[in-house]
Amino acid sequence: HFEWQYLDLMRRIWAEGDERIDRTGVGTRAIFGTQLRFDLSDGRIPLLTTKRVFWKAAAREMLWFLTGDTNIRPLLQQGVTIWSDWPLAKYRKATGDDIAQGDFEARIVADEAFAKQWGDLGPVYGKQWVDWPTYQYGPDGKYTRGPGINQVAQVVESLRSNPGSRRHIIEGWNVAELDRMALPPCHKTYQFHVSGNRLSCILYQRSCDVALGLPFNLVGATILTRMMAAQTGYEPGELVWMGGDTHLYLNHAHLVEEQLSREPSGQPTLHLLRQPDSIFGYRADDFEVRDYAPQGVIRAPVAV
Ligand code: DHF
Ligand code: TMP
Repeated sequence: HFEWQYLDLMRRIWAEGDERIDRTGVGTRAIFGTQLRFDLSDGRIPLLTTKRVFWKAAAREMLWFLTGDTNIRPLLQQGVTIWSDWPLAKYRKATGDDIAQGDFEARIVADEAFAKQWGDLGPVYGKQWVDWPTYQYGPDGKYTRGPGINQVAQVVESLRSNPGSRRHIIEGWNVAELDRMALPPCHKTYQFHVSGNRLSCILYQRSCDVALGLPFNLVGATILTRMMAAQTGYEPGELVWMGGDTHLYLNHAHLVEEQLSREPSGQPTLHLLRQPDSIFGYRADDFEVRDYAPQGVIRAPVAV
């Protein structure tokens, strides 16, 4: 079963990981340099069955990246709260107002000006993916802003016109803008590869919260690969996931213990119900997961 890879990784980190203090102060056990591989053929999706994963939220997050938006408002309008903690922490710190998360989220949805001021994450994934800033140099060496680069559109184009290229890359790590991002990109590099009629993807993730982030990131990468394949005429190949600092937070012990006591079952499949004209034309209800009968949710706090 595809999921043993994930469970083995979790077991190995918990048993052998290097215990260290991390940025959040929670503490982690970590292994540096890890890999998982998943077959995406025939609709297969590495959607965990040993706990319920809200795959639709991961789909909405991926579609939100493709819009280029970096404000959490459109996510909250769809009930996706996975990005709320970071703007909330910033708001509380700046104002001293100890507002409840739900009230903060409701205000972002109700109040556009408030959302504009407090809901933006800075130039994170969406901005870099579809509007990477450029500079135009004049003869005097001075520069002005050039037109932004849409990396996603460029990769669609290069997959169509030059499938053998080794440069099908979408990069989130814009060094010059990291300090303006609420969180520098974790899933920072996607590379695509065509072999025969199959499209494969490598996701390189510099930092990975194996319990909370990774299950979402695997769904997101699968959905991106499926949209790419559908738009360029290939069949889905393999998803290769590569992790840098691959960790478990010390306050996730109950989750690790519970999840490692469970056994995977079944093979969920992902279906694209509609073929839009462009990779930017997908909606959340274009995606359907079948044969997903997971075990129960396991709640755990996210480290901010
Ligand atoms: N920080 C940390 N420490 N870990 C992360 O995974 C993480 N992920 C981010 C931003 N910063 C992060 C963006 N993605 C959840 C899942 C993904 C995600 C952020 C949060 C999360 O809390 N998942 C819970 C609840 C899901 C829900 O209710 O929708 C889970 O049980 O999967
Ligand atoms: P860091 O910036 O100090 O590495 O912290 C980011 C944390 O968020 C780290 O635990 C990894 C986790 N993370 C994921 O695992 N997946 C994601 O998609 C995001 C945004 C974050």
